[in-house]
Amino acid sequence: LGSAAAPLPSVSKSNIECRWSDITSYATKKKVHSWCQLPNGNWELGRIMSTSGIESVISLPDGKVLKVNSDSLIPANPDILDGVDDLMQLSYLNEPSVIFNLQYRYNQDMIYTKAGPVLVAINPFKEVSLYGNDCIEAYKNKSIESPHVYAIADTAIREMTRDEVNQSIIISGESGAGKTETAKIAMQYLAALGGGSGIEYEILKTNPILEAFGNAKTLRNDNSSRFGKLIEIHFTETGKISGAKIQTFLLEKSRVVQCANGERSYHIFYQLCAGAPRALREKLNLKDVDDYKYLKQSNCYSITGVDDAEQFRIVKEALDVVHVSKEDQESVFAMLAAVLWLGNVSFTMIDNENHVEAVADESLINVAKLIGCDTAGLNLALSTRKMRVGNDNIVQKLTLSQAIDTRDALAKSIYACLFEWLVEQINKSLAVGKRRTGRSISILDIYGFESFDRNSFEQFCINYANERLQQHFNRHLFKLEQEEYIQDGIDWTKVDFDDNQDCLNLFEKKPLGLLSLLNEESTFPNGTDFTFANKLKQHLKSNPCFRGEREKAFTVSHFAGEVTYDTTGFLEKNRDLLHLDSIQLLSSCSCYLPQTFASNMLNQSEKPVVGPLHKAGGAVSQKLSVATKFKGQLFQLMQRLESTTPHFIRCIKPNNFKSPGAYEQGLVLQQLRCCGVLEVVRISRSGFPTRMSHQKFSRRYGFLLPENVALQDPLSVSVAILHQFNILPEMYQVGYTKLFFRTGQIGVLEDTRNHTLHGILHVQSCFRGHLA
Ligand code: AOV
Ligand code: MG
Repeated sequence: LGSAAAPLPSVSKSNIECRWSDITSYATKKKVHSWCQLPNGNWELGRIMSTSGIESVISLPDGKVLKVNSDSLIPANPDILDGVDDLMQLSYLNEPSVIFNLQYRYNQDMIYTKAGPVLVAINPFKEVSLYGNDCIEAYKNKSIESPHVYAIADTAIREMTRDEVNQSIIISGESGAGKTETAKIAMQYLAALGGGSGIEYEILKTNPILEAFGNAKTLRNDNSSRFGKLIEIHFTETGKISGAKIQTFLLEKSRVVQCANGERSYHIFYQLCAGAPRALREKLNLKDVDDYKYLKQSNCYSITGVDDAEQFRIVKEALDVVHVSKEDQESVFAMLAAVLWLGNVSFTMIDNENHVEAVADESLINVAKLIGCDTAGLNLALSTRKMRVGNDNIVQKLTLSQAIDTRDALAKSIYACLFEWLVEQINKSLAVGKRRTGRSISILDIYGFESFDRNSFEQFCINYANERLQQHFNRHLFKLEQEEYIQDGIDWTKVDFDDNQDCLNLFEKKPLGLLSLLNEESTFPNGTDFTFANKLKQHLKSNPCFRGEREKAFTVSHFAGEVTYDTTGFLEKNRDLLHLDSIQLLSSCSCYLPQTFASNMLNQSEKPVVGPLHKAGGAVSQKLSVATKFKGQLFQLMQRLESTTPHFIRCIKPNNFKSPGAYEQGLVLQQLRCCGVLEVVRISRSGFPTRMSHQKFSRRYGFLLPENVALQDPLSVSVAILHQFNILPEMYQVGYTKLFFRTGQIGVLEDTRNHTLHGILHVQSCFRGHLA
């Protein structure tokens, strides 16, 4: 179908640009296709047989004939446009046409489609033969042009070199839509093109490590990322990879001690239990997965099609590649085993005031051995709390629930510290050397939007992050785009889009936003999830994005749908306290990792505060609340992304069963709608997506003109070029500082330029050949 320019539609605010009634008479004459919606909500392509008044008779492919309201019919595109690789080429840009175009391609394993500047990727849930060296080579040589992650990565490399601007590839989509896989595919391409020094191999090997430690099976995705990740890959001036840096965001650490039925904790626990060689098993006193309470609680130990033991081997090999020494690896595994054994530590009542101490069984002994402390010290740290009352130091005994919380907090901290430590080791190994040039391509892969039956603090943070990311997307593809037209003084009719600023305000507004209220309640000694929920209802009830629910719940209208959050555990997770007793225990350990963790924790927190700070009492390490820290990280991230040229990839989940082939129209449509893909296409199509300053344009193409013309001012030269090459007036606009082009126009000029340059080179080489 080539790149034939589609007829230009009028800019319209509705999803449907042209109702059937506008063209009914034409339609009946030609018996053209039309979309009609079946009672089940699906769209079906029918042929209009006759129209009388407001009713039309439609024949469906299965032979059925339907009488419908003419106004409900939506025009379909001519067959010749079936499966176009850019939605911009559709003559009728309505929802059924878009869903069908994507489905048409999906059925043929063409999972990638352009939506103007955005790449849409539909999860195939099976292996498709679109990857590997031959494919990479084809995109590198430009012998394939169909949409692909490789093509996006290629553009990023080219624009980085050409414009000397850092680039970013921003991948979004719901949980399980394919973001992490897509990120890996992009990395593959960058590694192949920028490889040579060997560092690219290390970069690729960070994936199995981070997935083992930071991904887990959830109800939505067997390999769900439970952390956000930005990897910044640096290039030398000659386009070779010189190093990389990984930044991670808020790991879901509650999963270590608590996880829902049918889900799993982090992969690495199962991998270790399944794959540790005998010597390691004995050294760590490892048991089977179902011997550990932390792993047992969710009733799910394996993932279909995944061999945990084999994965363990892959992870170890990857750790070798990123230069984590065998000794350190063993320490890492010891920490994992310690976490597992911690979960088995139980408590026994020692008086009739509910006070407890830990049972001195194999679990307690193993934990002590693995982290390098004595069992008595460990027992004290888990069952008592040192406090200062006035001038006296007293030791308070803990109740059962306090002791369990203390134990779980310790397990979570050890795991989170381990994760951070690993990322640090990886970064040391990938460190950008002295050859640093400052040009980079960043790939962003965060956890996708989540909505479960029960949503907690983790979903609250994850969905907030997605809300921020959506705004970045909107800003670039809608706001900035249109502002640029207006600033440069070209004719433009504004296109509306769903702005999510209201929802972001609901989160971020001070002092009456979700985050502020959460933080405030978290600092009150008597604050509970219940008082928190009530405050939200009291202060936010008039906010259109907010709705109070029964008991302790509330609902937020996110860009991707409504989510009801249960506030149980919000305050505690936001405070994320680790008592000083636990930190002191870790720093007293003889093993190197616990010591490192303790000193990192003390460095991160402000001065430890002593005293009955919150209900549980005792000395705690005071630090920023989780929500505050996360918000800060997200702001920083957005700032960093703002200084790059973004390339957007939208992953779409075609069904909720992880099943290949199944394409649910409604589900796809909902995802396309909420992220504004259709509007993006509409803007791009009616807009002028390619732009170049007068200077740059005249420099790049001026040599194609006769010499006397090429010497004039940039604007005149630019206009002369446009005339010389017969670029039609409706295909461009001349702004105050830039030229704006419709899609495909610059391609024509580039071809001419390349041919001319090639011709010159060819002549030169012939000439040389002739001389020789
Ligand atoms: P996510 O990153 O978007 O979810 P993943 O990238 O983990 O989703 O994809 C989920 C699963 O879909 C993978 O484990 C694969 O089985 C399959 N899949 C995705 N993309 C492809 C592809 N291109 N080819 C083959 N299979 C694919 V989350 O991390 O949950 O938001 O937090
Ligand atoms: Mg992921």
